[in-house]
Amino acid sequence: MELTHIEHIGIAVKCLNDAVKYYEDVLGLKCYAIEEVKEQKVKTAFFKIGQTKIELLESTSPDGPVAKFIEKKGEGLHHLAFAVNGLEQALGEAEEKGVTLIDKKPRKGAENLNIAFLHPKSTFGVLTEFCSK
Ligand code: CMX
Repeated sequence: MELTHIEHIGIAVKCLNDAVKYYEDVLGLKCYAIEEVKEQKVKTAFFKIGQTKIELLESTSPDGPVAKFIEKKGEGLHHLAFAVNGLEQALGEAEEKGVTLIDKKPRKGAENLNIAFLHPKSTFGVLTEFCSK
């Protein structure tokens, strides 16, 4: 497979507004987009540093994956997303090599990217996302 760069780092937060304030007022970054991904039950806020983005994630429902994550582990690093050339092929290769896929087929994520998740139980504890345009 061909990973090209870290597309974004996902960070689970309880309150998007409070977290955006920290990234803007303390770190001096600029939030350039806020987007709800209904299917994932999250509201996201995006920042860019170089070619990598930071994606803040607030759950919109107590039974969403981000709410469950915060309940178990608290706020913090939630997932690591790699940009990949040939998303379907990369998924097939990962599965062939024994990785459990959460998404066997790509689906639409934030920013209209095609995305798919690999299960953290087979990626050394890091929920891993592949993305492509
Ligand atoms: N990072 C590391 N481990 C995680 C995790 C994460 N983000 N989320 C869950 N886990 C772990 C849990 O701690 C748990 O471990 P133990 O069995 O040791 O307790 C295990 O995975 C199972 O977790 P669970 O709470 O029982 O939850 P589910 O099995 O129902 O779901 C997962 C886990 C990863 C399959 C689900 O959260 C998922 O499908 N995630 C991908 C989608 C997602 O997170 N979307 C939000 C982002 C939206 C976006 O960027 O567009």
